[in-house]
Amino acid sequence: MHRPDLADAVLAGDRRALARAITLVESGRADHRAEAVKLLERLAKSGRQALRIGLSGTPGVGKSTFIEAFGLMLTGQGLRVAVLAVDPSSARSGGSILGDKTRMERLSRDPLAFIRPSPSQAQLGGVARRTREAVALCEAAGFDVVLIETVGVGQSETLVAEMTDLFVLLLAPAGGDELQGVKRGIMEIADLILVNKADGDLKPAALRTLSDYAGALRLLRRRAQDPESFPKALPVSAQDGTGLAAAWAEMQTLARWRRENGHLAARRAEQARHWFEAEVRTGLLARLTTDPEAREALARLGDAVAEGRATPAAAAAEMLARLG
Ligand SMILES: Nc1nc2c(ncn2[C@@H]2O[C@H](COP(=O)(O)OP(=O)(O)OP(=O)(O)O)[C@@H](O)[C@H]2O)c(=O)[nH]1
Ligand SMILES: [Mg+2]
Repeated sequence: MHRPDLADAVLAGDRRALARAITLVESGRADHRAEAVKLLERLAKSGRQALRIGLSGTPGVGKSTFIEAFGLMLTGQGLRVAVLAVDPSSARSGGSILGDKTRMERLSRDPLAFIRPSPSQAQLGGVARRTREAVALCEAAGFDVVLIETVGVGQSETLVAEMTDLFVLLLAPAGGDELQGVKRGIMEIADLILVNKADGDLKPAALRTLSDYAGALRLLRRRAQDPESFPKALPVSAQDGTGLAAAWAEMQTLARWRRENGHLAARRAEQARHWFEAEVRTGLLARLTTDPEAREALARLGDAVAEGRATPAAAAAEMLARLG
């Protein structure tokens, strides 16, 4: 499909066109990148915005089950829901795509939903760019809610928090001191902690875990711009649907508050600046490794430094001037 037609099709909400557009932004080819940049620029004019929700949780807590149930609840209200994944590990296992197709079977067939699994790109930086741009594409396509799922691996939660309006941490019931298992940094970026599997035999353990985390959240310093009660912890069951409506109500309350007080726009502006700078850094680094002249200069100046003919400082200044 020719690019202007692709843009129109995305704007019309065509899911196949959206999938193709995401493939375009994922491409590593230089000519595709140029096209992707133009496409994103054109689509940005639509000014459409979705509520961007980050969702993190370790393997097995029930993310896929939650997204299926939560997503269906939202589409049941007539909302259009896109699901994207940031999962650097899927490049290795290749398994999560298959798992998600079965766990999110009904949602993936829902005409109001769009599900895009992780790209087969191991590098987190590449995954981040692709996801950020995919969010922009989903917004242009008229989605109301964009859910970005990540497994708690390394830096992926921070990446997702840096591209979303709200961050939700999903936990499973645990006996004893699982608190230590959740890194403090993740607790600090969470707006909402949902303790899943609060059903059947697991319910008492879920409620204990909930009160542990509610206590831990009270000890964290509240973000000055948020309402008194946030961040907060709630019990849910992705399996039987308990608490999902309450969780959505909390997300909407917080989003509304942040929107009305200008914090949402400020956060997005800050995120846009961050990603612009990240893109520049990535581009500069890429030139060091792909541009033959830059590589040659790097090797030559490196030799000069190694042989004592130039100081590291002077050689670096010369190298940077060449890149500038
Ligand atoms: N009892 C109970 N089990 C649940 C619930 N949600 C998920 N499960 C079960 O927990 C297991 C893992 O669920 P998934 O949804 O695949 O978890 P996930 O977080 O997506 O796992 P990964 O994709 O491997 O990271 C499955 O056996 C689910 O049936 C729940 O609310 N209650
Ligand atoms: Mg899953």
